[in-house]
Amino acid sequence: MVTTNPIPRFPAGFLWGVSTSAHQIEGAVEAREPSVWDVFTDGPGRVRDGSTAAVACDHVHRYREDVALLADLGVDAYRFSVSWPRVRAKGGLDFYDRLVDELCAAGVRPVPTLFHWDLPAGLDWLERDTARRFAEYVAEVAGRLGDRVTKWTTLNEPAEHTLLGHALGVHAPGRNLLFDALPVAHHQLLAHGLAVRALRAAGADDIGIANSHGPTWPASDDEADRAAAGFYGLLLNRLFADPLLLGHYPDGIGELMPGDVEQDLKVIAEPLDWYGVNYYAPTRVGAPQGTEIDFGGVRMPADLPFSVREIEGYPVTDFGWPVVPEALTELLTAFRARYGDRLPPVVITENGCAYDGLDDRDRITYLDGHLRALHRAVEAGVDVRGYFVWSLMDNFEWAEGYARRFGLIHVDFATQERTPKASYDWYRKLLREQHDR
Ligand code: GBH
Repeated sequence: MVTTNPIPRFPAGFLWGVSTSAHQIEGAVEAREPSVWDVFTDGPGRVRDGSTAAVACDHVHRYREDVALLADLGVDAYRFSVSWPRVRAKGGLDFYDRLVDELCAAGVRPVPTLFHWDLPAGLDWLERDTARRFAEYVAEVAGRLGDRVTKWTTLNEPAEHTLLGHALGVHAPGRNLLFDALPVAHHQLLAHGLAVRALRAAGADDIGIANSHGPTWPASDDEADRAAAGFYGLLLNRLFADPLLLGHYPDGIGELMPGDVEQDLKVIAEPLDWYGVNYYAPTRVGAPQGTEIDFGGVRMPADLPFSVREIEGYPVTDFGWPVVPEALTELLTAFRARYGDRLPPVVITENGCAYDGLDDRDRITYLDGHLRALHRAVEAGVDVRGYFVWSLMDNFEWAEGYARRFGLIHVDFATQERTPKASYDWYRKLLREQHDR
């Protein structure tokens, strides 16, 4: 239930925003080179409703209307992503130039993410050279937008891109490499480090990354379940965070990575100005069960050293993900305890839920609960500087197509009509209260 108590006030200067990503909203497929997602969705059976992101929210043609909605919402900042395949196409950077101008004119701070899963087709994260090429592209974008963009995000959720795209094959590029996907993690981390250097060289002093994290709860107190949950937690919460924040991989992992790992770790651990956390739900994990399981809509193979179980006793979203606000407090206080002063200020770069309908009270309940949980983490000493709702508007939800709606704004994909939902009005009012007091 949504209580009537106001959400406690967040610290002065707290950055309130919403997030989207290029492939999920932009459309205008003809004005970009193909990405691995364009190739992937052209294949049969990859997306639940058989859809593609060729048009999506047609944002490339409707960005003015979308920026007006952002301005009316009253956010301080807008987190979007820059599509590398679009930048490679003729005139591609011009679009981001116009978008950034429009945002600045509307008083909304642009916070671009430089990679949100839409790798140019033909490039491959199994190849080390992709990291170098990423840094070149980042330098080009920074050269063009750096006079107006000050806050940068390098990568979005390299963990999910590795796991879903390269280990399990349910996302592009659709590989089923299981643990042979580890070089994909290393090369993305290297790309991140090289991008940080390229951004610093261009004068940037406000750089972060957005990683997906969540508490991992053992299915029982049995040793086998606890070990499996610990291992899953290591993959989700440490495989990327340890090298970024501590400069080394968790024990035993560095040996599995390609190249001169010691040298690379110096690049990967370039200091960050803030650390982005995308949080949705905790995960219940037990020992392998020898069967396929359904993991939030994803079929997990049995030959993994863990199995993902259902979390009972909580409401679930349309995606089947449990709604557990207190797990956000748990996650952030555990992060602070683990990384101590090595953890830079935290920004929640994504948080949200899939629900249908314009009168989306369930989304309001979700967001309200998570903001209270976030505030408890602040009270417990975690330095949190911002919060971004996923997502501004309904969009192409990857392997789920258009069947899962995360937006504060409803999109009718037949007409492209945008309609603010009840949650939009609720967030708008919250932002006014937070800014006024
Ligand atoms: C993000 O990934 C992406 O950055 C964004 O593009 C996407 O649209 C958004 O989330 C919504 O999906 O089955 O209960 O254990 C989120 C990655 C992976 C987080 C699956 C939740 C399953 C939770 N998600 N995970 S559960």
